[in-house]
Amino acid sequence: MTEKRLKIAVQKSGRLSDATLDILKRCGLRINQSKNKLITHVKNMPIDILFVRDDDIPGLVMEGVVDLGFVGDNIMQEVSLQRAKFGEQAEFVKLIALDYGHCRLSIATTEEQNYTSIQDLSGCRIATSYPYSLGRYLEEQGVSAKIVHLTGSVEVAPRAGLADAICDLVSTGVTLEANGLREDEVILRSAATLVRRPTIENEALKQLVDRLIVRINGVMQAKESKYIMLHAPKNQVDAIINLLPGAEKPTILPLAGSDDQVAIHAVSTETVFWETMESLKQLGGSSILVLPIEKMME
Ligand code: PRT
Ligand code: ZN
Repeated sequence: MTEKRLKIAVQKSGRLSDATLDILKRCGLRINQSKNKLITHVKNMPIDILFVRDDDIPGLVMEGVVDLGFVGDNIMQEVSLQRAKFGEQAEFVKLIALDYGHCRLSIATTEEQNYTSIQDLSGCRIATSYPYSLGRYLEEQGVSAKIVHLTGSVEVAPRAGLADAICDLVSTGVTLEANGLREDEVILRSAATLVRRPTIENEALKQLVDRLIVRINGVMQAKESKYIMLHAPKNQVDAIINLLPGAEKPTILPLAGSDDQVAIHAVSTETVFWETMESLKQLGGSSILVLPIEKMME
């Protein structure tokens, strides 16, 4: 019997593609990416990567066509609501909240409008690519408005006279500003997420998913963490350790040829700022090194 392979759906080309492939590669998957191929077989693990449009990922996961998917919470929510409305299977398991793809789904009106609350939008037309998420929000707020479904260029709808307001993704806010719009309500905060089909029966695939989860968490933790090394006077060790952000159980080593100095090695789980390094120096620290960490496993 041929070995079962884990199928992972990844956005083919878009805002999540590079970061997703980067994480997978850091997890040790050898991926030979060929842009035009729908599917790539990972060389060193029983994994196949499917490159698809992000909008297709929730359905593929919910139907069990793929085992895992990397996709934005925004798309998961929208497709879930849509499928639930049509009585289709909308189950999935969120495994990891990832550290990229951050954005918010927001309602915006033109700068000329005098917006005070969502109730102001009663009877208005709101253009969006997220009709189900917006529809649910309006319903929760008891607002009856007309939803104009557009699949692109939502931000120009008010100027084009197609709508009074929009509901779209925002990250920096530059697009809204460039179109004379003001962000009034955030209806969803979103980031990229790793999702799994409702059930995986195959024991080997289940274990592979567990291993991947440990590795992905390790990659994310490593990105935030730093390895700090410095020389310090013995009598300042406690004060110095107190200064190291998020450092647990540092290693203290004797320094060759020195009775009053030691070397301190520690993993810091937070950013190490220049200010921290300056304070370390003031306490007598020297030869201070802050190094990136490639991988971590607890
Ligand atoms: O082709 P495919 O369907 O796969 O891609 P797509 O064009 O539908 O999606 P893509 O690649 O644009 O976005 C993929 C995912 O990235 C989204 O589903 C979100 O989860 C996430 N993401 C994060 C964003 C943004 N930030 C974002 N700013 N997706 C879109 N935008 C757009 C937004 O729609 C608006 O047009 O960027 C503009 C606003 O950006 P700012 O920085 O000007 O506020
Ligand atoms: Zn899309």
